[in-house]
Formats: sequence, structure tokens, C-alpha cells
Amino acid sequence: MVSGNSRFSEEKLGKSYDLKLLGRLLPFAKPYKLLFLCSIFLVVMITLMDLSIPYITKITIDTYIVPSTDFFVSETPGEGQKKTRYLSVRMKQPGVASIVGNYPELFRVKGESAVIPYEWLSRLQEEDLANLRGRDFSGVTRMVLFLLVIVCTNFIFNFAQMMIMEYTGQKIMHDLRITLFDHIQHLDLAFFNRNPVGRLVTRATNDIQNMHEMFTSVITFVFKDLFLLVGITVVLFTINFKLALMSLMVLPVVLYFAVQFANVAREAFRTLRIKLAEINSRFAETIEGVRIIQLFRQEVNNYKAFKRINREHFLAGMKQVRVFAVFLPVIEIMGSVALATVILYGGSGILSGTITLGALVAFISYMRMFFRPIRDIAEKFSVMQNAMSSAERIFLILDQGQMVAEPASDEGLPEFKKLTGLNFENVSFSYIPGEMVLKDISFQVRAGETVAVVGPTGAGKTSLINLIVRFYDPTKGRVLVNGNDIKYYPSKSIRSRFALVTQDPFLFSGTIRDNIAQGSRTLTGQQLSHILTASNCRYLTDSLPDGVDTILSERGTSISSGERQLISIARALASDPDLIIFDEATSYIDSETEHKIQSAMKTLMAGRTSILIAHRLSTARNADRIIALRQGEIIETGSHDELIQQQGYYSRLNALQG
Ligand code: TTP
Ligand code: MG
Repeated sequence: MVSGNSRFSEEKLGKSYDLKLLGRLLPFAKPYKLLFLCSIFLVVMITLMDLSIPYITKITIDTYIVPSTDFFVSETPGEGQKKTRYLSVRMKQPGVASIVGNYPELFRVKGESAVIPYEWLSRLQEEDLANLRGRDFSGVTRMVLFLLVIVCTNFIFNFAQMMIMEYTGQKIMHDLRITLFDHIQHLDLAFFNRNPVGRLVTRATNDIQNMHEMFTSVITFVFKDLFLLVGITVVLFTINFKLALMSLMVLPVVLYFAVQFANVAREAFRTLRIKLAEINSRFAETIEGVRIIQLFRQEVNNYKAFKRINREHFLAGMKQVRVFAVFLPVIEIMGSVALATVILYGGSGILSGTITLGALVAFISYMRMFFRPIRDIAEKFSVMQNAMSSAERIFLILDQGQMVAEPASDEGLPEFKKLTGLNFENVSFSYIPGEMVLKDISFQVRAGETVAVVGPTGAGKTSLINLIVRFYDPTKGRVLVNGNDIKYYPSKSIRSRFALVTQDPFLFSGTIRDNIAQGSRTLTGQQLSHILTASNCRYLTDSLPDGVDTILSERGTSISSGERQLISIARALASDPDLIIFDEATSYIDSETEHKIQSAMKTLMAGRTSILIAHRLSTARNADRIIALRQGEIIETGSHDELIQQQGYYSRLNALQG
């Protein structure tokens, strides 16, 4: 079952979480190196600006608002309780001397400067106070303007950085998706036997999207956050070593929690991802098999199974929420503890004059800034986890080396021009090692011949064809085209000369015209009209309101299987091939449609080599040679008349079909 498979592979993948993957992504990021550098530069600038804001506040406070030339004097030394803060002004400053002279009872002159207790400043005339502190006022204004400039520049830089990162992320995602798409369409068919469609589609959509998020948000934020953390630590220690040491004392506890969190969260994310994959594959399976589910009235059972998976997904989601719900408040509390420490030690530092007020304010701002990145990184952890496992799954496909084998250039034969003969030389073949589907098959088809293959269902007829068009290579023996091993021709040149009408033809969603023109050069209106007539498709297109421009829904389900086969005959005709391979439909087709198909086939086969797989002996009867296949072995071969005379399998079949 699909879900079982995908669960297995999800689990297997979830365990290995590896930074080496980042290295593998580098080639995709390389074309955008300059943009990345630009972005990193901007991030550095932004961080520096972020860091400077509290520092500017500190300078403003310490230089202008509460200048550090202020000092405290204990008025009552005996008790040591009451301290008075004095503002000191320089007598040399213009206007100061006269103001001081006006209030002799308030100022105490000490040589070059005069001091006045802060409490008495309010007793001065407003005008005098403004003059006295004029320098401070203009200083504060200057600093505020400076701050404004920084905030604006910061905004512009942030905008630019975000745009660049988003652009780069989108570009990388597109490149990655194109690479994946192209890789998948070149893969060996055996790969698709092992990998359900749903899973492959998830790779190209979800997984690529996850990578995009990593490139944009994670790289930007994590880098920025780490840089900010380091920056803050450095600034804190330069402002006041002891206070920095005190306030960062909670850091080991925070680190401990972060590591614990990372471990639990990883597990929770993994479970969530596995459950999501199960939901996806169950959904895909249900949609794919909805006919069978309804036919066998499996709705209730299927519903129950889905409900269970859905609930498990919910529980896994809740577990993840719980992990975050514990971790984030813990970080919050640690932040508060650090803040309390700063206020406690910083406050007493101010009182004892070892720390300036500006330094304390800056410290408080920095501490607030410090804990935000820690939260951020923790939150980005989930994106990172997702992206890593997505990267792993994408590379798992990209590492699939099983491409359709092409000849090595020196072994390659010149372009395949015209078919002169096809040989099977002791060919044996198995899809699964050990389970032979074809056993020691040898036969020859000369140019212009029609060879029919008959045999019971499961005999290996379709498998035989798979070898001719090189969907697979034989396990043993050789398939020869024009006397050369088919392996030495580029499969492209072989396939352009062979046309295959399959048992259950696949039509793409698109117009009938596009489906017919598939693979062939451009078709003129006249050619198309000729093909429609020759393939008996005209009655079909004439009955449709939009004619050849009718859009077929996905898989061509809007038309019947007989009509689909007619369109695929037209498609084969359009490519004007040398070899026609026709795998007759096993499904019931009314005799009128059957007649139409047969006459279309006759036109198609005229003057060409053909291999027919026949279920209705009326198709086989006129072939030059008939090969009867049973359980992967050729049991009879000869013309219709010869085989009838042999009184073997074919003649019994003939008698049965009347
Ligand atoms: P087929 O070659 O498909 O048998 P057939 O074409 O003769 O049968 P029918 O008349 O019903 O069209 O299958 C032969 C065996 O190979 C059968 O046991 C299924 C197996 N098989 C695979 O395992 N993978 C494949 O892709 C195909 C086509 C067949
Ligand atoms: Mg078949």
C-alpha cells in the first residue's frame, strides 16, 4: 500500500538531519553569490544600526540629560542617608556668569564652575534655565535627529534586504524545481514503478516550498539573530563588564533549555511530518481509487482509517504546540530574571556612582533585544527542520542515477535513419530480479512485415514491447535494430521512428489537435485533416462542438476508450513512423468502433513495418507471421494457415473465437 511505503521512507529520512545538506545546496545558491553578499552586508549594517540605538540613548542621557559632570554630595555625613545631586555649570560659558550672579543664594561658585542642587533648578526663571542648559537642549535635539536618520536608513536597508532575499529565494526555488522536473522526466521507468505519483508531486511542490522558506526567512533571520546576539554581548561588556557578567548569568540556563527544546521539538516535528505524509498519500489514494471505493462501498472503512490518521496528526500537532508553549515562556521568564538583575545591580550602581543612568537605560534596552533573537531562532528551528528533510528528499531523487541509458558518445552509432530489420536474440527479461517475464525469446521482423503476437493475459506481450521502445533493457540477450544492438542508438532517434499505440492510451489534458501533433513537427491544416480522415477520427471531431480544438480533460476521460485509441492512432500517423507497434485494447469495444480501429490501423500500417499485439484474432489473421506467447515463452510461430494446421494453441484459440 502506498501509505505504508511512504511512511517507511519518511521515517527513514527523518532520522538523519545533516548540515552537510546545506553544502549540497550551495551549487544552487552559487549563481546568486553577489546577491547573497549584498544581503549579508545589509544584514550587518542593519544589525549595527539596531545596536546603535540604545547606545545613542545612553550617550544622550549621560552627556546632555543627566551629564556625568553631575555629582552627589552627602549633606549629612554622619547619617550617610541623604545625598544631593548637583548640576555643575562652567562660568566661562557665555551668559552663565550673569545668571549665577543673579542668584547668589542658589549657586556655589568653585573656581571655574558653579554648582546648584537639582532640586533648586525650578527656582530659576524659565529663561535663565533655558540659557543655562542651552547646550544640553540642542545636544538632545541633535541626538534625536541622528536617531531619526538611523531609523529611516534602517527601514530602507531592511526593505532592500528583504527584497533581495525574497528574490534570491524565489529564484533558487525555481531553479531547483526545474532541475527536479527535468530529472524526473528523464528517469528510468523502473523508478516510477517504485515511487507513487503523490510522493513525487509532493517533492516538486511542498518540499521545494520548504526550501524556499529556508533560503529567505531562516538564512536572513538566523544570521541576523546570531550577529545581533554577538553584537549585544560585545557592547554590554564594553559598557560595563561587571554588570554584563551579572546580567548574562542566566545564559547557561537558557542554553540548557534551548538544547532540550531542540531535541524534543525535532521529535515532534518528525512525527508531525510523517502524519502529514500519511494524510497526503491517503488522500491521493482515495481520489485515485474513488471508483473502486464507491463500487465496493468502502466509504465508511476508508473514512474511519482517515479519521484515525487525521487524529494522530492532530495529536502530533498539539505535542508540537505544547513544546513551544513551554519553551517560549521559559525564555520570557529568563529574560525577566536577567532584566531584574540589571535593575537591581545597575540601580545600586547608579546610587554608588559606579554606573551612569544612561548605561543602565542602555543595558535594559539591550537585555530586551537579547532575548528576542533567542526566541526567533527557536521558532525558525521548525522551518529549518522541515527544509532539511525536504532537501534530503529532493536530493534523494536528484541522486537517482537510473536515467534511460544513452549510448556513450564514442560507442554511439550514427543517427538512426530507416528501419531495415528488428531482431530479438535470446532475450530474457524480468522487472523484479528472479521473476522472469520473458524467457529466451528470439524472432525476427523484416522491414515491411507485419508480425502479430498473441497469447493469454500476463503472457508478457506488453513487456516485449517495452523492450522494443527501450523503456527497459533486456536482462539477458540483445534486441537488434538494423543488425545493431539497440543500446547503441540514442533512444531519441529510435523513438522518433517508432510509434506505439498502447493498450490504454494516455492523452494529455489539452485539445485533440495538440494531442495528435504531440512529438511530430508542426502539422498543417491539410495534414491534420488527412490524418483525421485516415484514422477515422473525423466522425468524432465532427460530433464535438469545438472539433479538433475540443479540450480533453485530464487523462482524456471525457471520451470513450475506443475513441482514445483512435486518437492515439492519429497521433502515431502524425509522426510518420517506420515501425508501428499496436497493443490492442483488452477492453470491450463495440463492433462498429472495432471496425473503425481496424480500418484506421490498416491505413497506418500500409507500407510500414508493424508489430501487432492481438486479442481478437481477426486482427492477427492477415499478419505475415504470428507469434504465440505463453508465460514468457514462444510456443508457436508461423502464418495463420500454418498455425491452424499445427492444431496447437492458436488453432484452439481460433476455434474458441469462432
Ligand atoms: P504483461 O507483459 O503486461 O502481459 P500481457 O501484456 O501479455 O498481458 P495482457 O494481455 O493482459 O495485456 O505482463 C507480464 C508480467 O509482467 C505480468 O506478470 C506483470 C508483469 N509486469 C510488471 O511487473 N511490470 C510492468 O510494468 C508490466 C507491463 C508487467
Ligand atoms: Mg498487455
